[in-house]
Parts: sequence; C-alpha cells; structure tokens
Amino acid sequence: GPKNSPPSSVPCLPSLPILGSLPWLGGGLPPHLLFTQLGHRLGPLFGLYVGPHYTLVVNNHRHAREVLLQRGRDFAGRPNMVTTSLLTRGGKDIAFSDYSPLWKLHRRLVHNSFTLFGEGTSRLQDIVLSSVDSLCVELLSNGSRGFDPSPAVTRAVTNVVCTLVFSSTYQPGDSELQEVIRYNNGIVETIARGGLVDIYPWMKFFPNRSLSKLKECITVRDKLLSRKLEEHKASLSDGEPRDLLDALLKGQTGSGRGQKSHGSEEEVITDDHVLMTVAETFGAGVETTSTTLLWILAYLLHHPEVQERVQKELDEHVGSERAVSVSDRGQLPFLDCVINEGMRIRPVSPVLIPHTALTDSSVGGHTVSRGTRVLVNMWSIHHDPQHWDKPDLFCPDRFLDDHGQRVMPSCFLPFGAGPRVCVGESLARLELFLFLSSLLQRMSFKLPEGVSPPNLQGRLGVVLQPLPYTVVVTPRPGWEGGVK
Ligand code: HEM
Ligand code: PLO
Repeated sequence: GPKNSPPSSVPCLPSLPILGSLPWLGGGLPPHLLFTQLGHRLGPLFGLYVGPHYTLVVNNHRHAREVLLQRGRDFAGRPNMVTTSLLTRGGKDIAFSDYSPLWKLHRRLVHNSFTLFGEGTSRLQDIVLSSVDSLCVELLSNGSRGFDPSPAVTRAVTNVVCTLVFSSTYQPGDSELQEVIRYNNGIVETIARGGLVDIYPWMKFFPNRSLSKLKECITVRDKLLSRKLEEHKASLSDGEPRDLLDALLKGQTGSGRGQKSHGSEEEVITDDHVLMTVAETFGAGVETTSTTLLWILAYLLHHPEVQERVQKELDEHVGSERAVSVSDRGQLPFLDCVINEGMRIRPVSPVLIPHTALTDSSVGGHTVSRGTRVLVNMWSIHHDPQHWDKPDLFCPDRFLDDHGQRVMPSCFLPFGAGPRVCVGESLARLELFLFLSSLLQRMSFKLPEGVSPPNLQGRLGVVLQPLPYTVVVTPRPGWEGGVK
C-alpha cells in the first residue's frame, strides 16, 4: 500500500480451535507448492494457523529480503519443536536453536572453524579430491550397466564430512560408515516432517512409531559421536587443529570454558554444544550436498547439450592431463551457472527453516507481532515468472549477462540470507564445484537404453529430493580407470 498508511494485518486463511487452518489446506500438496498456490489466491503475503500457531507465509522476494536482511534481527528466532529439540538436546546446535547471546557466540565459533578448514586451506580440496577419485572408480566399475547413482554419491559426500570433522576415512563397505549412513537416513525420515508432534507437543506422551525410531537413531548417533569426542579430547595437542572437532574443542576453551567470567552456566559452550555441532555438520553437510548433486545430474540427463557444454569448457581450460583444482573456478563460469541453476530450480530447502519474530515488527508495511512464525517460500521466489523468464525451464544461461559475465539475481537465495544464512555456504559451493567438475571431466552421464528421463517432481522430506533414477556412465578419453 501507500507509504505512511497505518499498518494493517495480512489476509488469513480461516481457522478452527485446535485444528487451526488444517481443514483448509486440503489435497496433500507439499508446503512449498501449497503456499505458492494459496499465494495466487490470497496475495504474496498471508497468514494461516498451523494448529494453534499463527504462521506468516512469505512468497515474494521483496518481503523475503525484509524478513531475512533489512529486519533480519527481528526475525532471527526459531520455533521450539518436539523433534528438533530431541535431536539437538534442547537447541544446543546452530540451525534449530532459538536466538540468544550464546547461540551467536556458538555460531561465530562454528563459522570460524569452517573457514579454518574451508576456503583458507588446501586441506578441503585434498579431502574432496581423494573422495572424488574413489567415487569415479566406483561409478565407472558399473560398466555399461544402468544403476542408481545415489548410494555412491552419498557415501562419497559422507566420507568428505567424516574426514573434515574427525579425520576418519572409510573404505567402501566400512561398518562404521554404514552405521553413520543408516542413522542419518533414520533421522531424515522422522525429523520435522510437519509431523503432528511438532504441532501438538502433548502427542509425545502417546506411543508413536516415528518418534521411537527417531529416538533410536539419536541414541546410535550419540554413542558414535561421544566416542569420537572422547578420543579427540584425549589426543588434543597444542599444535594446529587436525580437524573440525579439534578446532571446536580449542575454540571452546578460547570462548571461556572453565573461566566462566560472567558467572553464568548458560554462557558457556559445553561439550553438548560441540557434540550437537558435529552431528549437525554431518547432517547438513551430507543431505544438502548429495541432494544438490543428484538434482543436477538428473537435469543433465534431461539436457545432454548442457552436459556437453560443461565438458567443452573443462576441455578448454583444464584438459585431461590433470585433476581440476579450486584455482580453475574462475575459468569455468558455465559450470558455476549450472550449479546455480540447479539450486534455483530445485532448492533443497524450499521453505528454509521456520523463523520466528523476536519482537513486534513488520513486513511489507503490515504489523507482525512477537512470536509469529514466518515461513519464507524460496520455491515461489525461485519460480516467480515476474523475475525469471520461463521459470520451469532449466537454463543455466540466465546466470550469465550479455558479456558472458556471471550475475547473481537478487531473487536467488538458495542459502537464505542475513543472521540465519547457511553457515556451510562456502564449504558447500567448494564441494559442489570440485565434485561436479571432476565427474564431468572424467565421465559422461547418459540414460540407459529405453529408459525415460528422471522424474523431476521431487519428494519433500527434510530436504527436497529427486525420486530415484538410473544412469549409465562412460569414461571420457584418458579416464578409463576413473583416476590417473
Ligand atoms: C541453514 C541451504 C549446505 C550448515 C541453511 C538454510 C538454508 C541452507 C536454506 C536455512 C536458512 C534460513 O533458515 O533462513 C543450504 C544449501 C546447501 C547447504 C542449499 C548445499 C547445497 C550446508 C553445509 C553445511 C550447512 C555443507 C555444514 C557443513 C547449515 C547450518 C544452518 C544452515 C548449521 C543453520 C544456520 C542458522 O540457523 O543460523 N542452509 N545449506 N549447510 N546450514 Fe546450510
Ligand atoms: C539431516 C539429518 C541429520 O541426521 C540431522 C540434520 C541436521 C541438520 C539439518 C539436516 C538434518 C537437514 C538439512 C538442514 C540441516 C540444517 C540446515 C539444512 C535442515 C535434519 C537445511 C537445508 O536447511
């Protein structure tokens, strides 16, 4: 509306006591599509009741930038949910913890530790490249058979995170690696799926299969990670940190562990915080990166001409005599565009993580009261026909300008923005670049004979995943064995 007009409230779906607006949400569409559809009817900003919780849905990129950036601090809270609270020992992590001074300190420590092992060093590159080598060997060992690339990709990404976090490298089939993958899958299947216990917390007092499975997986996770934590504490030295777990333990001391200068228990980064951070890095590091890679491969199967163009770029600027390295990134703009376009058209986190208003605030001139839950629908922003030409078309060129230079449209925010922006963004980008460039340098992905291209609709769990599909890989000249 016009500037200076008095703030008004936003349109809202009807609601009933206890059920809230649930009876009006109908037809089983996943939230990102449902909210996009409701947005066409109610306007880009509307409210609804998820059970008893008033929730504001943001479908438009200007409003999203207000929530995430301009008034990012007002909206930097997280709701308390039963499943994520179980997962994180009551919010001792980064992603699901509500805003607090300790959370800020913790987030900064984690960010600094990532930088230590990410962009700043060649360590991450070495870790990724050695994992890429085994992945290539494994993929090419399938010969001309069609197969599902997902298990191998997930294993390779898990291995990167294991090395990064606690210096463990696993051979294919290692039982500890299998255990990590198994409990992680169990958590993915049961966490924060809009399950009823997250709407009605009292339901946790009734027997619930999904909740017991979640608890079981958390127990397995805790046992494994506590062991790693104890081993690292016992062998921690004064020298350079060996891995992320070392860096966190050292940072914990630096942040005032054992000193308690402010006297309060709550201002200390405890072992629980370190454990929850490690667990979360694992979860976030594996699910997001492998899913993004699988989406991009699925789109390349639909668009062989895009795959060929990436390979041409690689042939021109890297060749086949050596492995790709981070320093090649500047020379491979089209590959970057393919990665961006993959994250635009299928954002792994289509409605981000729920935010809450920490104070009374406003969006688009409308008042929003403290405690309101806010869902930013990145899906609708990434598919807004007002900002994207043919938004449903996979077209990496939209990230290049007329001079062939890379551009970042302001309505492209796959990692979110502001105080709650993804802490793993640069790590993720580096991994995506090294994995995809190495894979396409060494092999081509094709559809098996007579098989139709992958379904691109996706399935929303804790992240938006492609449905399983099969590929055939053929080595490119000089890479018959997968490695040099
Ligand atoms: C948060 C996307 C990879 C760790 C987020 C959020 C998004 C996102 C959309 C939520 C932002 C919000 O709520 O406003 C992605 C994508 C990735 C990726 C697209 C890869 C393609 C990673 C990796 C890590 C990571 C590799 C860690 C190693 C986190 C953490 C948060 C987060 C800890 C919570 C931040 C907070 O609440 O303060 N990410 N992420 N992410 N991500 Fe990522
Ligand atoms: C994945 C399963 C793990 O066992 C636990 C875990 C931790 C962090 C979560 C991640 C899961 C899913 C993807 C999330 C990530 C934090 C940020 C990331 C939600 C549940 C995204 C894409 O927002």
